[in-house]
Amino acid sequence: APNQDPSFSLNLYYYWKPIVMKTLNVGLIGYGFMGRTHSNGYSQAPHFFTNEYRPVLKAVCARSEDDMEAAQAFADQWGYESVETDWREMIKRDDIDIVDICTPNHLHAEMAIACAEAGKMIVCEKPLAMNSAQGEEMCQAVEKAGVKNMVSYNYRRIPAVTLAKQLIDEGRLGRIFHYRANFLQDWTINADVPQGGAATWRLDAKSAGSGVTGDLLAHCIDTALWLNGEILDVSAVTETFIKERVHSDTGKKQPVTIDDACNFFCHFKNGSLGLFESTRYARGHKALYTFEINGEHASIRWDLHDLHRLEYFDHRDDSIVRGWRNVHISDGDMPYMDHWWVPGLNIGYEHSFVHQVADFLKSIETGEAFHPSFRDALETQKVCDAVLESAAERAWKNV
Ligand code: NAI
Ligand code: 4PW
Repeated sequence: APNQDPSFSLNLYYYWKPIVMKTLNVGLIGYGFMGRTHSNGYSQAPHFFTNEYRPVLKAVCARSEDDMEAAQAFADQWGYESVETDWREMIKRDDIDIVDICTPNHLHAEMAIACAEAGKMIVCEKPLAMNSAQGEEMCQAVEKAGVKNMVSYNYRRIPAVTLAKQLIDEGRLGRIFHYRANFLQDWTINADVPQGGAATWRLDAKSAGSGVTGDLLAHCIDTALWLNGEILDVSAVTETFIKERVHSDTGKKQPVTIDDACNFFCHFKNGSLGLFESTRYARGHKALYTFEINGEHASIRWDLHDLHRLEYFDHRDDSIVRGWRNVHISDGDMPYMDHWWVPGLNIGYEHSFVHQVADFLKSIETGEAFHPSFRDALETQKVCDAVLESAAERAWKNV
């Protein structure tokens, strides 16, 4: 019988807690770049965030039987308990609670709709879908099924970006006049880079839907909608610099139909003007995602390459030391940072996925909606569609 020693009962609690703690079994489809960042998120979140639920790496799904060995190696490396060879079978399992879709864009809709119909909670990578029509079907499926859902626009959960949201919501910038963002990469300048296939599906419209618009500007648009509100209309230009590439499936040159680069203007509902640019032909930039917001009282700017800093300019500072302030996010009481190390020590890109898991688990615990949901992400999809239509028709397009 338990003795009267309070430390005994406390130890008992801490001994049994991990065992009796509620668990949520995760089934992962797609074990590439995002399969790794998401698996890391599930593995790390319980160590740094207190949640009622603990994610269990239950199953990872191979593309097919012939992909089994590679999927098993991934499962062994990350500690997934089982490997499936058909995602349709995996989502039928009673011991799978959350399905995490980390596959190329063209598979998101079919997989998410099937998961919703199977009553599973769904984590889906961005972009939500190939287009907003598909996205609407996905929203209706999860809303009909009443299942928790989210889209992995992880940059919202980089602490500096979360701080930007806090500052804007506190009114520190005042009325917003300008929002400008870019996402620059350089990896497709070489004409020998093929389209299609496991490594370069992003260059094949059949797998990706679009080029930089749905892949990179989607991030910029999601962040902008979250920080600066609704976009009313857009005027865009796109370009495909290399018109033909060998397709991995055929070994033959085929026309390239995705946008290599895209620039667009927009009007936000709050009266501000937007300027967005993305390309994969910017020599010197591997993943330069930046935004700058100019308000009546202050401006802020952020750069993924220096992700732990938020730059702030306060127009109301009339002292001789006025100027751009470099807010180091690991100082003071910054979003998420109290879960990590000590002031002055940084975290990185991968932590945005840990924060995403922790917040998703919290939303399951509290019943509150998680943002961005499928419905939130559909707004980004609508802007992407309008951008591509505007470029094709060389005309302003309402979202
Ligand atoms: P990847 O090419 O690294 O991995 C794709 C995975 O999907 C591979 O494991 C492949 O075997 C698997 N797959 C392909 N077809 C499949 C099928 N029919 N059934 C089951 N598995 C299949 O791709 P990556 O870079 O991880 O991108 C995946 C998704 O994540 C995309 O939607 C992309 O837009 C998004 N993404 C998001 C990022 C972010 O920062 N939030 C960063 C990179 C990608
Ligand atoms: O989602 C994007 C990916 O498709 C990412 O945020 C960056 O660009 C890094 O990988 C690609």
